[in-house]
Amino acid sequence: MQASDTDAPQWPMIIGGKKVEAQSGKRFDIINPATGLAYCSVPEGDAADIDIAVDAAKKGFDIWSKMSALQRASILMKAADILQERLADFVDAEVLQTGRPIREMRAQLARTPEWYSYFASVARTYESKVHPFGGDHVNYGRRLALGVVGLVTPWNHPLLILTKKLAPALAAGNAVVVKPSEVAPITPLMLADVFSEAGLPEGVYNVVTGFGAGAGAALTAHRDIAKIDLTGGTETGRKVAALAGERLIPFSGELGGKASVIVFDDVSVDRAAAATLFASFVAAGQTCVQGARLLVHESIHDAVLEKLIARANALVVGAPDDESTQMGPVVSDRQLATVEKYVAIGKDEGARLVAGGERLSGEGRDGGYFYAPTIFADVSNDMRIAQEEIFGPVVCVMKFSTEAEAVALANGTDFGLAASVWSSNIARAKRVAEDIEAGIVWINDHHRIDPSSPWGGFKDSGIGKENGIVCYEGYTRMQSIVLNTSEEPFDWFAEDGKQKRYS
Ligand code: TXE
Repeated sequence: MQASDTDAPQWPMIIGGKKVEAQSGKRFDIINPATGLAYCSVPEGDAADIDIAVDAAKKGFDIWSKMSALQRASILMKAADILQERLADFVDAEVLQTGRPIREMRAQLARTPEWYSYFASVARTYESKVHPFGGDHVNYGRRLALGVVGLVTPWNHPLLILTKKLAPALAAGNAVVVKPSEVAPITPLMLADVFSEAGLPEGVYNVVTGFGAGAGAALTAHRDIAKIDLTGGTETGRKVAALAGERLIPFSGELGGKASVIVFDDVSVDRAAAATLFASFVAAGQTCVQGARLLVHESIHDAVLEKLIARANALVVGAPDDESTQMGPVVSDRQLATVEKYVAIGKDEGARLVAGGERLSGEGRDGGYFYAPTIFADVSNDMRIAQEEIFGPVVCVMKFSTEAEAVALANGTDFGLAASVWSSNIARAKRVAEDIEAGIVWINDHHRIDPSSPWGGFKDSGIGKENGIVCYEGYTRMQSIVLNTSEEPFDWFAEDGKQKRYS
């Protein structure tokens, strides 16, 4: 079925506060992952639309960046309230476009308004520094908005990931052009009404729907973009960062991951299994911080594995809008093919498939991209399934005997986004956490987030941070003002015998 040929909803995109079609008139379908059927369509924007959107954003920036922090903060606070009132609509749209269970999306989206209120508060309370320049000089730093920033976002948490970039960008006074994922662009489009009702000036929030190679590449190469912030795969990150490098503009990238869940022998089997289940299978494993690798102490390995298998096999995998569903489909046929490919690779590499490893159909799952929660045991760290990002409901189990071995295994990947350490020995847990080369390490927890808590990877997992003051600052440039308060005449070339300094 072609949604664009039916009376299914045809979403416009948002440029300069207006709901518009692509210049080319082209549209493409959005697929419901639970059925494999198209249910709506969006415009297929390309370079021509990006040019118009950037021009609109420049006009929006002129107004928005001149408003006081108080004015900007009060509009963001209003947006937070309006979003809060409409959460149920956003939850339904996320469930439809991502296939993630309604209980998951309710829990996740309930927190999104906090980002707008948090960054509104940051804008209101941010204090510039006076630097210890010395003498008669007063030196202070001004944080200025960058201009028009390009936000390129993925499909796994469409609203949350956009919000993590958008709230600080707007709070700091920037205008944005968003290129949401071609797989799940609906909630970024819905957000436009929230901002318009909150009083955001036209042109500050623009959304151009389209593909990575079209609208995405045009946005990231545009000469008037002042920063690019991307969440996506590592290869996309490299391409986009290279473009930013050519133009000497800041780039922030939250890219792939292969997080380890490290379980020591003082953790109960039940707790270890519950921790891994959540870390590995929430969002059907499609999160950048997925616990894709379970590293478990050899003394409890067999018991934890047995429990994990039983619990994984008992997960209710089904229609995402059903309240009882615990895991939905993966997002697309492409993602499903990737999972199937890696499961075949794991078997070929000699890992032991102990749960799942197959597509699921029947009971309302026909046509959807459902895959069983999958566990590989006897995995060694050099296997591709242990090293490469699968981004699906697959976990690789490995055992360790010493603390040093656990750290070496956890650090033995090219990625460095996240990890979790589980132990009731807090001194050990802290020691291990601090030895892990990852941007985020949880102790006795996994996948916790807060708008104030810096989030971003080391190594091939990216560069830059989301959340917190550090992220707000990343959406600004600093101007250093050096004020000489002295009336004393200064004449460097006067041959008057006085001791002089110029630095
Ligand atoms: O990501 P892409 P895809 C990883 C995960 C997944 C893989 C591929 O391993 O299996 O990436 O997923 C836009 N210039 N993650 O294909 O292509 C694209 O249109 C400018 C991890 O969905 O990286 C989309 O809006 N933009 C991840 C965004 O980039 C380009 C989340 C991400 O898409 C572009 C998603 C280009 N040349 C996938 N090419 C995480 N960190 O959570 C693509 N895009």
